[in-house]
Amino acid sequence: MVDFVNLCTFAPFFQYSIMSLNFITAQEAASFINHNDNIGFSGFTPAGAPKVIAQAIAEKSQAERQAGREFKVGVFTGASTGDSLDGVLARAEAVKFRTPYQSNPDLRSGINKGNIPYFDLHLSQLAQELRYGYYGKINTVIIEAAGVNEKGEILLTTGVGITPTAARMADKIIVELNSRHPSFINGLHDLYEPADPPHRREIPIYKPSDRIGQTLLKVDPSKIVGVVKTQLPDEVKAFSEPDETTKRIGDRVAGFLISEMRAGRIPASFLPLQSGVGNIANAVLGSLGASPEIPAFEMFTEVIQDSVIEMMQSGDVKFASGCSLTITSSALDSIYENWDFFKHRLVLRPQEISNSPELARRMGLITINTALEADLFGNVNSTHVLGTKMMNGIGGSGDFTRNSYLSIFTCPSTAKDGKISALVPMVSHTDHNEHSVKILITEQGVADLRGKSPMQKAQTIIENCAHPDYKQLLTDYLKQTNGGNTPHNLGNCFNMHREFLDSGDMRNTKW
Ligand code: 0RQ
Repeated sequence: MVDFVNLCTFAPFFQYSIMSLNFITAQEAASFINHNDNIGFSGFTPAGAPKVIAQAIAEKSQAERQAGREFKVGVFTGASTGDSLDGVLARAEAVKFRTPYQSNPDLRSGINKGNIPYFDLHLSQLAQELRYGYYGKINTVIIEAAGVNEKGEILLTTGVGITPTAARMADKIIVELNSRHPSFINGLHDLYEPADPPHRREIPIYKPSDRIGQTLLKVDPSKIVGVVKTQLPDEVKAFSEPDETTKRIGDRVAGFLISEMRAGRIPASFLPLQSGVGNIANAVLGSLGASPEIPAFEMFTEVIQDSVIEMMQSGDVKFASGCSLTITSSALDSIYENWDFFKHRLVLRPQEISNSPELARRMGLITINTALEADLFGNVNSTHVLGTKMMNGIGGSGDFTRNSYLSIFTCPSTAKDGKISALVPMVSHTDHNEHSVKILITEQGVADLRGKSPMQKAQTIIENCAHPDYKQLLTDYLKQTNGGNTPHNLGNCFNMHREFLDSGDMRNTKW
């Protein structure tokens, strides 16, 4: 075992060694960053994202601008990050471009004002597209670590994201060594990078708990220009407790999956589950856990959230493979305090593997993601409010939906106190199309779209999923369409959206 620099006091079995590592301040780290650089950041969601160097980069950007010089950087990372990364850089107007997913209000505002170029990408694709060279060079990668040694071995923390690829491609590496995380988590990660075509072979994972890669990230030690010490926790917020609507959605998902088991379409041993992130996803998992007919299952997902940890402790989840532990500090404490229990039940992988279309299809995932709106024919918009304003991004929802065994979308039937119907004649932006979306579930009910013609889908969606306030409106829309296999009236298919923009309430729509 090589010596590790690890600042955590409850990790006695690693020797404390400073050896040849260059400990620096965040400001010194920022001095390695130049205008126009592309930076790769570790992590996936706020989990495992660096927390102090971005602030110093933002300050440098502001100082440069005051001196009359431009200073912006391109930001690659796994998904969203914390405010200490996306928020500070966006507020400092220091972002040249951003990909592949975000959820920070200030970054979102900059994107929607047209000030920050953002490209929204299937998360499984970013690492390979970086390798293919679509986005140019990565100058520096900044990696949050639980440990690092002079041989260039790095123990990652709670999120993996694109770190293995970004670290290999970058000229320089800066480590944020975070004492929040103990070195005994060595073994949590399974780091594997597939070869690129024409040399790519199958990814040899056949069940969520299979391991195929390295537990430590190995980098060229000469590229590590400095190590900055931190002790900050991941900026993960707790979800709200399920309300009546989200609870009903969760219960309907559980009820639907039970009926699929009874019909023999889901085996009695169940299939691995992927679940999106957010309040609805949290409520859905809660309902699955509470349902005695659903057996303990495995997860092959991207974000492992608090509810999964609780369900492991209660025996409802047997194993979870993900890209991050996007969990509150108290849930993380519970994992670290009970490491002997959790170490056999968790693995974190790069997003190229956690979200791999090949693996989703092979393992037969049941995927559950959230829609902003869906149309009468099963097309789903997960990203753009009223077709124009970016919310977060497609994230992994496309990776999973298109390749699942059974793809489910959930959403409340209305938004904004009933003034917006989530079911509309035509989605104002398409992320997931009718060919990939199999099941739609709102608090009103379940629309099973399998084997139905477009008109049959529309009738099922209105009947089972639409809010009562909108059933007649949607039925009337169908009556004045111009026929065809997918009947539409192209002149007024966006009348509901236009009505909301005009009067603030879709219920006033006229056809
Ligand atoms: O607005 O925040 O102002 O109250 O949208 O909606 O119902 O709270 O749902 O938090 O689960 O987010 C699709 C954005 C849903 C998310 C989305 C308004 C609503 C509210 C949020 P407020 P809810 P959630 C794993 C998989 C794509 C990526 C993905 C998402 C706000 O789930 O980003 O699935 N998914 N990744 O009022 C206008 C509508 C609306 C609407 C809701 N039709 N029109 N506003 N809202 N419907 C994660 C990763 O990939 C990392």
